[in-house]
Amino acid sequence: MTITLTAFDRSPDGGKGLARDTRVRWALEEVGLPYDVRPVSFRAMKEPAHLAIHPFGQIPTYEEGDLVLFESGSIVLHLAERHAGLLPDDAPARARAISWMFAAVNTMEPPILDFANMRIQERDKPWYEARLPLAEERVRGRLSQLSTRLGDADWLDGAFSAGDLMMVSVLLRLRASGLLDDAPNLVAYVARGEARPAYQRAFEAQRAFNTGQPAPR
Ligand code: GTB
Repeated sequence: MTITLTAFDRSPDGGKGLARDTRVRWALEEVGLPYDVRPVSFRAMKEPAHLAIHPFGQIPTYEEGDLVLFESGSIVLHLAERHAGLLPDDAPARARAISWMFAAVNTMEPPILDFANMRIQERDKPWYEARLPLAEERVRGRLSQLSTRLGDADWLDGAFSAGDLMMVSVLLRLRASGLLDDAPNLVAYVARGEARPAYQRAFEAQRAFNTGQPAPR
């Protein structure tokens, strides 16, 4: 059955892979499923046809026959539960991997987004200089906790899982800020994620999509 994702027709990041279709592309590559991508403009995202499949008028969405999903985490979980490669078979290990998926989107991503969005959208606000250090401190606190838990392991809980896929995707948003650099084990963790062939294929596909330039040979 054909799988169709929606993505920005041109991502504002110009192909850096930071929009949330990249994590879904990565999951699809990990489990070896082909997919199509339907580009959506900012305007079309807020029109009835798209709102019918995404109540908040965002990307990504996922269509597979009659099934329509939104929320990148739920899409990755859907794929991980149905295809080998992203969740362990052992039930407790599987539950722990799913906990890490939630930790990525529910504990790590909110302060990271707050910090990243502030730097883009609030520089001219009177509160910017006072609030930025607070937002930064919240991110640093979470990074420190995550770094302590990861220690010198390759992945968060045994073998690579959808928990790592989501966590690396969330951490990538911080690269430009330099905040990751305080935790060399997290820098190495993100690099391990990016080095996976499935990530490379996903990244390259979104880059070509967003720049209109085919992959270099
Ligand atoms: N919780 C949802 C999910 O995980 O799927 C969040 C979806 C979401 O935020 N989608 C964004 C969107 O559609 C695109 S990814 N925004 C349009 C809107 O809300 O009107 C967020 C994003 C956008 C741009 C960059 N960038 O340029 O660096 C990075 C991330």
